[in-house]
Amino acid sequence: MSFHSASIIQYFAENYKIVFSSDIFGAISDKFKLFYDGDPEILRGIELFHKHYMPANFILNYALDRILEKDPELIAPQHGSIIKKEFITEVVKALRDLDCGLYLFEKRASDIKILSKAEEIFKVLIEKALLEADYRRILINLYRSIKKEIPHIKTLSVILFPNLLEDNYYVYIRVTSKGIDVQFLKEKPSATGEYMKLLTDGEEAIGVVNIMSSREFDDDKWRLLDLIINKISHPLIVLLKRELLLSKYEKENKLLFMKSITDPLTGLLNRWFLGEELERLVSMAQTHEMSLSVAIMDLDHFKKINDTYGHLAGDCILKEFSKILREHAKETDITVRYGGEEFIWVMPFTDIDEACRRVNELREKVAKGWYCRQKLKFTFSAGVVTYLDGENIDDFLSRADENLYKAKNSGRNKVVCE
Ligand code: GH3
Ligand code: MG
Ligand code: MG
Repeated sequence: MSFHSASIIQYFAENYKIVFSSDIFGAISDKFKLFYDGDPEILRGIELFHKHYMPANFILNYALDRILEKDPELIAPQHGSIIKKEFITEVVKALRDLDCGLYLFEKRASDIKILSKAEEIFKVLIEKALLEADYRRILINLYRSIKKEIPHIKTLSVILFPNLLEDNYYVYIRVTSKGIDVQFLKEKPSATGEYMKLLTDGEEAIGVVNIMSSREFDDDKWRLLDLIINKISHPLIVLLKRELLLSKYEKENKLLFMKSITDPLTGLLNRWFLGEELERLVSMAQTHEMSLSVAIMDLDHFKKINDTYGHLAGDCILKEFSKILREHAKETDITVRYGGEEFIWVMPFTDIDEACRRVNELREKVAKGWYCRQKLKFTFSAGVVTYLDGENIDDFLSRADENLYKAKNSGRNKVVCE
């Protein structure tokens, strides 16, 4: 009887239920056993072999399915232990979800153990990156994974060039066993270390990865490092760019928001902000029986200051008044430039007597001083009220305005309270 190799396999599969599986089910291992007996070291060897030589997981699964269709009693690979029926399920299970094709991605490093280690570190990093929003923690994890393999590394640093974030600073991230430090620098930080790798996007250099160690790396360690850094640099850059841009936009948004609620001349809050805040405070006053007072203050004869000393002197007085007002206000108070030379001072947790006392203190302080290069004097008048239960905001402020009107009519430099 003569057979082609394909029909030999067919013959044994049909008559003895033995599958000669060639490379599939092979192993890379220092140990050898003719029959697989569940030894974890051999199983790791089988996994390693397939990670290395199978180009893709779906191809491996296709081959496994074809073999299992034969319902074999024995699987006899060309480069590994023979697998009896009772162990087949266990080995197939280990192979089903394997990351294959390592050899394809890295043509330069052919040491399968190093490749596999790099793959492991990469996998952990990517899993962490999906779970963690904070790039700092991701880099700390990377540092720890590398340090586990190469204990004598000291510092992992990443420098990102200005072109990556389309900005004018360098981002300098340094990870050590003590933690992580991120700096934004105008000048390029100097990068030295036992391992250095330029990060590129196409032709463009966008950063440097730099690893400092207490001693030189041997060849294997250097290759492992290089593999890890090559593998992670692209996802790392995407991640860092995303995170850094996000925090930049958050900062810009905050700045824009602050701008939108601040009066540019005096730095006090503006009328728009007052509207939003008063609603919140009034509802707090209603539900928690918190006393809430306001003072409306208007500078006296301000037109005359402008007419006599000029508009710039007027502006200067407005700024000086705002500064003193801010100094008198508590942290929980809100100080607002309401319009031209009119201001509102909101005092939560403050009853009418306390509010009246505080505004009078401010009035006396202002009246005593000399302002704007010690040449000028000015005063203000104020109306003070405390919120009455059930009152709407317009009525609340109108009462303060009426008191201000009374203060003006009774000779100015006065505070009228309820
Ligand atoms: P009263 O004591 O009755 O309040 O008199 P007054 O002169 O302060 O009041 P009036 O409303 O007649 O004048 C307010 C002036 O404030 C007129 C306006 O030109 C000036 N003013 C408003 N905003 C600014 C500003 O931003 N800078 C300067 N320099 N002047 C301003
Ligand atoms: Mg005025
Ligand atoms: Mg006025």
